Amino acid sequence: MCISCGCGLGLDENDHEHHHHHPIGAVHAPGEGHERTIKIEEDILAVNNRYAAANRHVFLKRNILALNLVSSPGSGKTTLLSKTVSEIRFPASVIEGDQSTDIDAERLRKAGIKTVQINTGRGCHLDAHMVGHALDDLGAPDDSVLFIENVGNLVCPAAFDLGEAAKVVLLSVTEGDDKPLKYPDMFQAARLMLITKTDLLPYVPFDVDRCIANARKINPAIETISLSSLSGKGMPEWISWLESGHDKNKR
Ligand SMILES: Nc1nc2c(ncn2[C@@H]2O[C@H](COP(=O)(O)OP(=O)(O)O)[C@@H](O)[C@H]2O)c(=O)[nH]1
Ligand SMILES: [Mg+2]
Repeated sequence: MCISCGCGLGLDENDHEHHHHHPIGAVHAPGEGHERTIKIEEDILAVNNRYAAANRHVFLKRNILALNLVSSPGSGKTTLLSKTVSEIRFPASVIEGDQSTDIDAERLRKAGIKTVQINTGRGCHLDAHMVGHALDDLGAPDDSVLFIENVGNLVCPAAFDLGEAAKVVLLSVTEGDDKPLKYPDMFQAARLMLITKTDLLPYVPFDVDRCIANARKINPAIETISLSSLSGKGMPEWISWLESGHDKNKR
């Protein structure tokens, strides 16, 4: 069950009545059912947090900087990773989360990047248990960076700690500069916002300064970098953010 949307996805694979997403509270009237929903949500999060703590312990012990990349589908996560990994001075590997297929993992493997794919099926986010298993398969080296590309979804992944050092939210310029206000949980949870596809700025009515101001209304401490994987503009800033993050991550 997804605790963020409360839709029951992942809890009962045969339940076809809950394909739509509702915010909690919008569909559950107060009363016993509502309290039970909250209790299940708390239990799911408590279990997730135990797995997340175990992942975090591994990351710290092995000096792996783990970053949880979150965004809506198509904002440019996989493209960015394929350009990033060859530029940083640490070895890097990727856990890829998608609802279906290993298209993205194959894209990254072709670029020579060690990648494990997770398919979530009807689930709308990665959880810490899945990531723990993927870690076992991945064989990420010590002293490295691990990118966890979450399922494209600006809502549910915000609630699930995977044991990462930080969430990085991508927002492409075609999505609109109002998205931080409309999806506040994700921008609240993220340490860094990457405004992506800036090569398209001449063609879309997107105001970078307004986008940053909107994100800071939600999360005054959020850091921001604007970049384009296509033109390479802004990439050096992103690479140095990663490298200094890796240095700081050391105990
Ligand atoms: N113009 C432009 N397109 C991009 C850029 N980065 C990615 N794309 C395109 O956006 C689409 C989605 O990218 P992808 O990396 O698969 O996004 P993901 O779903 O977040 O992993 C693809 O068609 C990419 O070629 C960019 O910097 N500029
Ligand atoms: Mg992708």
